[in-house]
Amino acid sequence: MTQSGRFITLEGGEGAGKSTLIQGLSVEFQRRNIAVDITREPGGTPLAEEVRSLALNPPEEQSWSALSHALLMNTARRDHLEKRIRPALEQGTWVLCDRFADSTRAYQSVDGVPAETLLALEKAVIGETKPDLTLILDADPAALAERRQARGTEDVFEAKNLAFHQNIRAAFLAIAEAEPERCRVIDALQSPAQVLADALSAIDQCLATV
Ligand code: Z5A
Repeated sequence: MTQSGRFITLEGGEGAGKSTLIQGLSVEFQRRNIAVDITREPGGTPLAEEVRSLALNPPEEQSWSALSHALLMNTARRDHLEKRIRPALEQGTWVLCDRFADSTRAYQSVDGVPAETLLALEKAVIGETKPDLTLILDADPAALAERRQARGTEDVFEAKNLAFHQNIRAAFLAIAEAEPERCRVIDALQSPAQVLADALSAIDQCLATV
């Protein structure tokens, strides 16, 4: 029987370095001959990418309510799970996903959807397909904004105020505290090489026991 693949998710505030870490992990997985499917949410399948576009870039002067946003994220997630994540895991391929259900818990709860509504949706949508490991890239949003300013890459990060980003950070840290066996918090203000080293250490430690 094929051993099921490992399911790893990356979480954190905007610009925390998820894409950068994924590049490093991808090289390391290749070096170790581990088959890995790298994907993202919202998105990851043709239909879910359509939902992403609609959710993140609604037509001009239109906007989604917080609950509608939560439903869209879950609609995209279900398609992604059914058509890509579960089939990959069943074949023994690892899945590395840039954001997953914890982003809905964090962003949509900060936007005002009650936690019990979000958890009920999550349970119905993901069922038993929970990540084996979630790496949370954590940083003070003010320090992240400074990093981006220094690089001249200010963008959507500035569109929402600092309090919003502080709330998102607190929401991710609360998830990590509630589920320490699944989540590892990584200091995102370290060098990219150190962030990668911490991530690999967490992967090696946690997945040895799965
Ligand atoms: N969302 C939601 O509301 N509900 C949900 O359920 C889901 C998502 C799944 C899209 O996310 C939005 O969807 C997101 C939440 C919502 N945003 N909002 N609002 P996304 O993942 O597509 O976008 P993002 O979070 O903004 O990611 P990003 O901009 O792609 O950032 P990143 O991948 O975390 O960072 P990066 O691109 O790797 O790095 C940013 C910059 O910092 C770049 O110039 C790097 O070279 C630099 N960098 C990276 N690491 C380092 C270190 N260690 N040191 C110095 N500089 C670094």
